[in-house]
Amino acid sequence: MRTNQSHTAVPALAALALAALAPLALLGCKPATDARAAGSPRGAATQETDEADPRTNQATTNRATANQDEANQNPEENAATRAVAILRAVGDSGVTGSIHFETTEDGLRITGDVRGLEPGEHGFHIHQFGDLTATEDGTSAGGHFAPEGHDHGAPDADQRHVGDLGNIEADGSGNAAVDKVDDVVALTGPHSILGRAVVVHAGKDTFQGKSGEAGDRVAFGVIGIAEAD
Ligand SMILES: [Cu+2]
Ligand SMILES: [Zn+2]
Repeated sequence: MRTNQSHTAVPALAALALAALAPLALLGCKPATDARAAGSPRGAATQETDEADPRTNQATTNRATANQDEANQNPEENAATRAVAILRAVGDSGVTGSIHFETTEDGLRITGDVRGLEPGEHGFHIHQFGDLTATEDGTSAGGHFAPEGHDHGAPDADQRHVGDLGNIEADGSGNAAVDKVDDVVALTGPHSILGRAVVVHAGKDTFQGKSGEAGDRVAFGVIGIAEAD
């Protein structure tokens, strides 16, 4: 008896459940059916057009604005022709300055000012890393930028590191006006110095030894792309 009861009870419960669910299922379907019924194929197409087009247009507009304001994607315009490095003092040297780089027919023109130096000549190089984290000794900038190796040398030597830019000379007030042209360093290609560091030394680069015996690093800065003229 029990068995019979339970056998009949299960289908009965199932039927009840179905009966209870059926209206819900119908309700669940209804809005979709209604929507489909309300929108003729043309209406639906219009709706799609109305919704999709403004979105597309907006996205296009946003992209165009971004291009103008921030992200110039023109490869020719993006090839760097000018760069700049702001020099910060290493440790308590008090040496600061700014150096500008500009591509010319004769090579890279390097101009700028360095302040707070001891009067006289100071080694002036491009070092491998644009990493200024070693604020006390500047060692994070690595060694001279020398992608092809070679020995250290004067800027006009046959053998030199790419980064060997010689010396800058400070006047009696400790100011050095920099203005040199170098046809080995560049802002593009394998000799590109973008993202590397300008380093000014406490002493003169003698062009001897592995790095010119120029002594401590007194200022350094990262070379970044500047806006073209
Ligand atoms: Cu150096
Ligand atoms: Zn060198």
